[in-house]
Amino acid sequence: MYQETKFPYQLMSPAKAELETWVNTIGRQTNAAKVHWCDGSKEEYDSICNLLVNKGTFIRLNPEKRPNSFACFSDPSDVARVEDKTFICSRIKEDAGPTNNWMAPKDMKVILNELMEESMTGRTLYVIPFCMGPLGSPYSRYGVQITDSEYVVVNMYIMTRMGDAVYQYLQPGEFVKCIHTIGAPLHNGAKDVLWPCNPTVKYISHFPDERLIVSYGSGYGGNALMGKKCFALRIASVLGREEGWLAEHMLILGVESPEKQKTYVAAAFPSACGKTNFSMMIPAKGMDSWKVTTIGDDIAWIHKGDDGRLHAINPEAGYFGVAPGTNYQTNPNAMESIKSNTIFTNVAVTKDGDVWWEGMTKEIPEGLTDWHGHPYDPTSGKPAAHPNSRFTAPAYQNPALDPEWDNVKGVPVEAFVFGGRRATAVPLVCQSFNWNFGVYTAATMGSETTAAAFGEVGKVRRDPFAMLPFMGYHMGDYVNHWLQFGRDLPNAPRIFSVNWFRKDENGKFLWPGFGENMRVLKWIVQRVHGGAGAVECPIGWMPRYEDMDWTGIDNFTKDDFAKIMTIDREPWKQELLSHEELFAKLYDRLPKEFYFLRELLLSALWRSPEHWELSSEIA
Ligand code: SAT
Ligand code: MN
Repeated sequence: MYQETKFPYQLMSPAKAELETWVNTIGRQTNAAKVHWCDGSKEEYDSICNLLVNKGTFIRLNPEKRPNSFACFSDPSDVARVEDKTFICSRIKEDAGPTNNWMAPKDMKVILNELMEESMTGRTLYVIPFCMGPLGSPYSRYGVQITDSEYVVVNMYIMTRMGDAVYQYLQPGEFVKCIHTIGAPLHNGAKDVLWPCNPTVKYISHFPDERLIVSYGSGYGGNALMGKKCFALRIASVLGREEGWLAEHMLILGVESPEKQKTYVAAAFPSACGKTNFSMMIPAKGMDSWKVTTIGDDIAWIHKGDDGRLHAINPEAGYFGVAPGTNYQTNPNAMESIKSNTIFTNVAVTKDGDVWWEGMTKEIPEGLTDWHGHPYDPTSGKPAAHPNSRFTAPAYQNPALDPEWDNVKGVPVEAFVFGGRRATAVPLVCQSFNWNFGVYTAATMGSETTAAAFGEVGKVRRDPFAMLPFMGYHMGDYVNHWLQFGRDLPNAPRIFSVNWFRKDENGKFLWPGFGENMRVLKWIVQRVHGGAGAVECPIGWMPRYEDMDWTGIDNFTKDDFAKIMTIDREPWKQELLSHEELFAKLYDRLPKEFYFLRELLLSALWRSPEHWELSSEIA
């Protein structure tokens, strides 16, 4: 029988009555065994981690190798976001738009109410008050998550500012309510498992009109840590549109020139395309007089300040980064960030109690336990770590953390970068002619799908602004919001597109990436400040070979550069055709400008050579 709970703090919360009623309603419905109001203390974190160790869900890693860190393995049904089970339940169907799954709020609630009946039986209901953004910032927003997953509590502790200090900021009717249950009830004789979830039924549902999120059945990542994609992108995008700001799937980084000039850049890439690596990059050999610092690696909230500039904050406080491929060459700062106080999900565990994943070292260590919790057989042809395995690490452990990362005023953003994962057609870097062209390029961006979402990997799909899985409303309205946002800016940031993933005819990556991306970033920053040359190409402004800094680069020639910058008419014809497909989907809310911009692009492509190469321009 559920026992009613009372708000346990001396500290006042303006939303105290609302909180109590809400928690008790959910507690009664789900038949929670007890309620734990989180205070966000280190002691609480440690004791919940211990609880998870005692349950067998967490493996405590060797304290000499990885102090205060844990590994866990999820259910194989629960390893990534579930896009087909993610719903935007706006009151009006058209407001969700054609790129989202929609269900009427009342219909979804019938389903969820039935599923949630007694779903926390035998489990503790945790109440997590959290703040997205620096505490007390005018740009921050608040939420409370109810969950029956200890894993979620400790991940939220790392990923958000959470705890009793948040209660005083909660305004009645304003904070975002997040209800999460793993949907693995312990009644009818069911036994608990190491990773409880509902292996077949999952719903990640958003009610933007009510500022409400209900997530059922999954305990993994963006499905369950509701401050992340559910709140900071899907719900926040709706708030941003209403209130005139932007909630974006973007990293924010600072670039410091050798002259100590600081420029902040926000960059959007789809999940698992290297945002974390880019945001904490160490510049390659020859570029070491430049420095990159991190504000955030995944999400940016961007407001217009009174000074006419754009102020960006990172709403998160930690990194939920992709583990495979991370090593001391590709991302030394991430490796330093995860040395301690880190939670690893679905990585492999070594026999001496440390972690391992594909790409961490060349040699596969002997005696691994794979992400299923079984002894790993390297001849199986299967990876030891799941391709979407993750680390959860606190931002303050990042050696490249920007000193302003927690500033309540945010940082001024001067450039936007958009990048997809494209094996063909799309050049290394290109600057859009102007704001509207930039919005067009971002809106029509394509990318190959990755393991971050359940489903086929490697298929090109249109992923406008890298927001396709994270939009809280109609994609057409969103594009209009971006256009309007730029119209009101006295000096709009420059917009660039990049592609680190172009391959040659043998399927080999043309660009070394990682620290070498500093060369592209330097050109971008110089363009922002009116330096660095460029030539007009059919799709924007591109650097010539001599416009970029090649100091210290090995194995990359002028010919390689020509290859990676080439614009071929045939694949671009295909590209524009698929823009047309996107347009058809969004047609009734698509900005009229877009038809003209597409025509302009088409005619520019037809007027230029079939095979447009930069070197011919120089000659
Ligand atoms: O699982 S998450 O949605 O948090 C990660 C991602 O897809 O970017
Ligand atoms: Mn992401």
